[in-house]
Amino acid sequence: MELKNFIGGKWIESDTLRKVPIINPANEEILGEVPLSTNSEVELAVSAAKDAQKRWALIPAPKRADYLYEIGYKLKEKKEYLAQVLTKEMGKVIEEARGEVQEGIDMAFYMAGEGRRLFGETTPSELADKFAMSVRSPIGVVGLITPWNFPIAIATWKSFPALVAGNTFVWKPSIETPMMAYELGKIFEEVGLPDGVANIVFGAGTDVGTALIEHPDVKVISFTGSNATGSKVAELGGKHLKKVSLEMGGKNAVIVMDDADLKLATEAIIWSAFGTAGQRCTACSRVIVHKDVKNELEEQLLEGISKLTIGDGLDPTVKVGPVINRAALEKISHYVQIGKQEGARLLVGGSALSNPPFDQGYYFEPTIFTDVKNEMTIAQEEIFGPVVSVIEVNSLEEAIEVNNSVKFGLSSSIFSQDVNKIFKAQRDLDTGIVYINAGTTGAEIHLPFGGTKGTGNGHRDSGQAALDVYTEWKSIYIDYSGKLQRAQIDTE
Ligand code: UN1
Repeated sequence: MELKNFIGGKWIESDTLRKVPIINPANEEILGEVPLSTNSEVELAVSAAKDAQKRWALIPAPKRADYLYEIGYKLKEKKEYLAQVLTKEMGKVIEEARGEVQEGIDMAFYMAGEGRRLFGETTPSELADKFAMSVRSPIGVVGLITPWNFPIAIATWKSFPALVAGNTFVWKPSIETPMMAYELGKIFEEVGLPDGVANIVFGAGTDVGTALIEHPDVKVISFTGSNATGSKVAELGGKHLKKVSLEMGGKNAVIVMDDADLKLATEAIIWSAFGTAGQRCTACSRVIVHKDVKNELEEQLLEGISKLTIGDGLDPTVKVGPVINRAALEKISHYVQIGKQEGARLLVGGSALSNPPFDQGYYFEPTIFTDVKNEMTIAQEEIFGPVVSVIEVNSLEEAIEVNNSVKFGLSSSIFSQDVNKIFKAQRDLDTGIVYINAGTTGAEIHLPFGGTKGTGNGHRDSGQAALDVYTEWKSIYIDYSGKLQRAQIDTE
């Protein structure tokens, strides 16, 4: 399978000579090839999007939303097929792949409903016989840059609110998961989305991404990815005065207090830390545990981890699939080495798997470090793999302080039965998402998704909040007095 760009409603072969293989991380099978497109292809896509946007914005929002309903039905119809492709291309286990497609379906129907809301505001004017209101206006062409770990869900979090609000887009999906973008593109085509409304250009960040950010006709950039790339996107976007929405990493913690339901906490930690092989922005990579229950929690975690089957995610009994590529495997191994060198104690795991049946594919054992000190590298940096650090604390206050001491602020969680502790924690945990008696993953699409500090720049994906990224407020004053009235000037 050789992928083509989707520009102006047509699949167009890239002119580039540079192509990269698409590799199944479970067995290193080559699934196809993806082009690293050229700047002129970005130019073509932006111009198609710009041209289409004028007409798209004039279609009433409830009618634009009808396309999203159709997309939702198609996603539903193809759910199993898409989940299979997703598992093959990205590696997450099939159950989670189905869950991710479901996120896309939910987002389609949720944002389609927005077509009949898109609420504005009416506000009393300070002058007599004058009416004031504010409406959400589309911004124009938006550029979407999405990651490989949720290739369908995150694309829908960004593209659906953009569309319903009257924008068109050029999307650069991750080079690791282009087949999911192709599948979504096919659905756009099948539902008859007008030409140029949705455009896909395959490529790597440094060429296609830069061209997109620098293009004067791209007014908004919405990016999800690493902190390092995000800050480059922000810098370049800032230089060109773009509205930039960033959603970057996490160093999410589960706090386990001395009165916690340890069985439940254990299940939640295992799911949040090792689901998707730890490759979620929301993954749990720290356990902050009260000293009185540390030993017992660790015993239960060890027991839980022993039940996890590792392997190809297409096998329904497998709970932990491969990581995305060899570079990820090396990065995770590197962090484990640093953890050991800095004096953390390896409780379980710690190695990449290379003996048959794992000699093909990129597998890393679920790993837990204990006796981790907060200042250690593994307690501070995002590893993006199945590695968790257990940090001991003496009180709720200390737990919150440790939680908040990292540069990220996406998700956090606390296990306690004490309502006072819970209410204090939800107020003081400095993250965009807080879970009570649940793990750090599993955000629902109708709530704002994003985080504080190094996780983002104040914007949110999902929920109503996403509309703020893709609309501009327009304030409209209607003076029906028939005479010149001057605001702020005393005419008495
Ligand atoms: C991500 O990892 O970037 O909350 C997205 C969750 C999922 C989405 C994660 N619904 O874990």
